[in-house]
Amino acid sequence: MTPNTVEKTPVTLLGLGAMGTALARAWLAAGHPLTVWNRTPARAAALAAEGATVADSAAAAVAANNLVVLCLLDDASVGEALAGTDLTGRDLVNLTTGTPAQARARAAWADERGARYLDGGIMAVPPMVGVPQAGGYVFYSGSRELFERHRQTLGVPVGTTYVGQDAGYAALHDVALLSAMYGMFAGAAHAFALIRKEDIDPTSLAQLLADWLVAMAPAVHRTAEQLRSGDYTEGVVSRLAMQVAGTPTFLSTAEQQGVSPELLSPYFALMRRRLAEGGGDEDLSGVVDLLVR
Ligand code: FVH
Repeated sequence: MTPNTVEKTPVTLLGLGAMGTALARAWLAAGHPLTVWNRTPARAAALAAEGATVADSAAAAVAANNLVVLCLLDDASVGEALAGTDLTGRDLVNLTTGTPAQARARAAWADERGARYLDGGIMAVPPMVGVPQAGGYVFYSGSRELFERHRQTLGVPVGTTYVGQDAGYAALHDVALLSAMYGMFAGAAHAFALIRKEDIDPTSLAQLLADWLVAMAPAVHRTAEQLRSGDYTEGVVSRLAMQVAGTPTFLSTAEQQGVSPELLSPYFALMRRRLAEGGGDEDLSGVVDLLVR
């Protein structure tokens, strides 16, 4: 048998929203037999024309194949979609965004129903699916054996990164990265607001911002090293005392530009607290400990 004639694992996919549809197209394009179900049946029509088998109920879709992938709105929709379906012997892979606690509870729930369970956190947006050079991937956690068994199939739409046996770890990594992303978006929103009323083209600032954020991003490695060693003064590049001294400049500039400081102020308050605790010779790693309750 040549690699092109190797039988591809059949996949059942529940959920044909923007992400589910992109996943479905990637599996179809790679030649995987695909059974799909969506609460609103009309969303399956285009995929049927592209070769997917459309099941008329979630139970029928689950019955069709051993590997069942879920990509629904939230954890509640997973519970609703799977209510009353027979999951015995099924390999459930849940790519629905949720909390670590929801993932752990869902793993126990699947186990009680005789199914194996892998949780996933998608680090991609739909246009990145099926485009390897776009760099998208999914965090997986839960049964390592299940991950290895389906690794190749799961790696068809986007890459795979396994982060541990604890079913909650994929969600935790997902939320950690997305939280950092929102921090970045918040900073960019403040930057655009500062120039909003000026004769500065936002597209020129955008390029400068993108380059600057890329240049600054590796600083997370220094933070990680300091958190690991416990010595927050190790390899310090920009002392906290110096940075706090500069914060009035940021706040005054915001005021002069008619921009609310509400995105910056909470972070500056944490920096001042750490300075007051004696962290003047550190970088910003001490802020992490102020957040942990
Ligand atoms: N799209 C994105 O950019 C992000 C990228 C990162 C990962 N997220 C997560 O992926 C999950 C699905 O996201 P989506 O983009 O496909 O979302 P929608 O287009 O809104 O589709 C939602 C699907 O869920 C179905 N659904 C909702 N409620 C129920 C329910 N109670 N029972 C059964 N199915 C339900 C919905 O069905 P319908 O409205 O068409 O009938 C869609 O199939 C999500 O966790 C993101 O956080 C995407």
